[in-house]
Amino acid sequence: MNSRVIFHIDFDYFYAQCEEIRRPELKTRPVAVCVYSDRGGDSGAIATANYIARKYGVKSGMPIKFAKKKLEEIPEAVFLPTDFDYYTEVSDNAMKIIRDHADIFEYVGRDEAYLDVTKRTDQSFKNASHLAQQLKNSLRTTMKLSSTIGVSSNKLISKIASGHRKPDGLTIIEPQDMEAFLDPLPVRTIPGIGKKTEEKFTEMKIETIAQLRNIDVFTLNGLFGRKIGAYIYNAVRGIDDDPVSARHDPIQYSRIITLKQDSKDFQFLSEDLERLCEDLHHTIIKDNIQFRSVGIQFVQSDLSNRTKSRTLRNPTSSLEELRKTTLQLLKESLEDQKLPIRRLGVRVSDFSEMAGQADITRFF
Ligand code: DGT
Ligand code: CA
Ligand code: CA
Repeated sequence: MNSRVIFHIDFDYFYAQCEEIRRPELKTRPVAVCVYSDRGGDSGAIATANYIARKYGVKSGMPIKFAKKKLEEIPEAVFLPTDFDYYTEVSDNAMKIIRDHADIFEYVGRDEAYLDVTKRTDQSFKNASHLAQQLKNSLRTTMKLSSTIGVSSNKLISKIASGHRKPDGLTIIEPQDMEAFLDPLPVRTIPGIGKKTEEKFTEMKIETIAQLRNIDVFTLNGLFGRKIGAYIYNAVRGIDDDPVSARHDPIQYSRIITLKQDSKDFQFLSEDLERLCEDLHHTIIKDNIQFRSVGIQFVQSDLSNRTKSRTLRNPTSSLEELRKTTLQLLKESLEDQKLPIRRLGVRVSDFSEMAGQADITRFF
């Protein structure tokens, strides 16, 4: 049998959940994370909201003012500004755990990844179910992070499956059940079918995927062109050959932590810095990369950022070099550092010396 086993994992209400993780008392209240525009006041949009806020009709992309209206009678509702550095930190840590559960790991975005687990599950969906459960548990116990996983024999169906039941969901679609699973779903469930395409189908009295399957490939090609026509024709039959291709978050090559206390003391900071270096170096070795540029990053007590970096003479993967350079950068930065530091980060970049690697996000 030549069937694959693929996971799509997506973190639940991600930014809002991150806020709940650091302030558990928010868990029982509606929480909306807001991207404020620079016009001031309440202008801007909702990035995401927890499921309590969603019950009141708050949605991603909605103007903040609308969301406030929806929650105006709920005094305990919380509106928070985004904190991307922190969400990235949570994401980095979660992705590390996820990678350890995959044969091939493909990073999609801060809250989402594909895993090819064909080998380690021995192509068994029963083993896959255990593995998925294990991964969910591991994220929950080590990070208090809740996630949803879709499991099937390809990326397309796994992606649809992870969207099927959330939060904290696990939907497993075995190959023989694929068409029955797709049948009742609205056509826009297929990634790539947006509002416009959906309207076109509505005019043709096609609403479900089962109905769409009755349209022959020539008609689809005529409507959308050969490429999209073929994609839709295959998608409604649960066919997708796209491989999970090893891809890391470029940010995996940086580490940032929140310090136990704000500080600008070299001794105090250097201990954390050395640990960050060792942690980052671990990934550098595992992924077999070399770096040429080394940087440190401060998030200062007023939440503003400061960075300092240096280019090395030669590409290297040496921990000693990383440690020495970051400590030097720390020392130099502290000479004129006014505000205490709240978060400290390390990053390496410039992988240009790696043979034939044009795109730093594709390594293997
Ligand atoms: P869910 O449905 O439980 O997966 O909820 P989220 O919030 O994780 O939704 P998802 O996976 O579509 O998006 C991941 C993150 O991307 C989300 O936490 C915030 C951000 N995001 C999503 N939609 C929007 C949007 O319309 N505007 C902005 N600014 N950010 C968004
Ligand atoms: Ca999500
Ligand atoms: Ca997502």
